[in-house]
Amino acid sequence: MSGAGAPALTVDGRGLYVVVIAASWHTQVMDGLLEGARRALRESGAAWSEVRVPGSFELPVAAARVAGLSGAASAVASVAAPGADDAVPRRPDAVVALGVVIRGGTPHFDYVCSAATTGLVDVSVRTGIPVGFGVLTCDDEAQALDRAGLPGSREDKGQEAVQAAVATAVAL
Ligand code: DLZ
Repeated sequence: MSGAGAPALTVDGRGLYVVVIAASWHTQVMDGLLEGARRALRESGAAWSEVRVPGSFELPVAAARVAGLSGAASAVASVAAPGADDAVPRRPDAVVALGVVIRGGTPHFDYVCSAATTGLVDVSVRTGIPVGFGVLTCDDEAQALDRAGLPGSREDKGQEAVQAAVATAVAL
């Protein structure tokens, strides 16, 4: 279920902590991406938490917060140690960003795609935390559904984004 040339990654994420950040536009596609991401995380053995943001434009600021790059420590990136009463902030080993942007009739598409891409790369490079890029940038909904990991989809970009982020965290 991957695009041409994609590597077959089997990753052992045991001991790792991953934060998944998911936009909310295009519900059906997002549901597929999230399920693919969760499936891959379960298979890897990594612990994870999830945060929702409105649109893909908001993905970079959320990634920056959970990665500890800006603002106060994010409650999302807090985990309770076994036996502890309070959750403590924990720097994630990897972040996975999920979103769907579909081309409309205005240049808005280009601005949202560009902001999401450059913002997420910036967070990743500046923090050294791998950010899996699970943002679909499609001409229409059919293209997005075909990549959403749903029954009948040819590709599963949520799963791929998790595998890439966890594999990179392990490699580093
Ligand atoms: C405004 C907008 C539009 C038109 N399309 C999408 C989209 O296809 N996918 C997506 O994730 N978000 C979209 N948004 C919302 C923007 O990402 C952002 O949430 C708003 O501009 C508010 O900052």
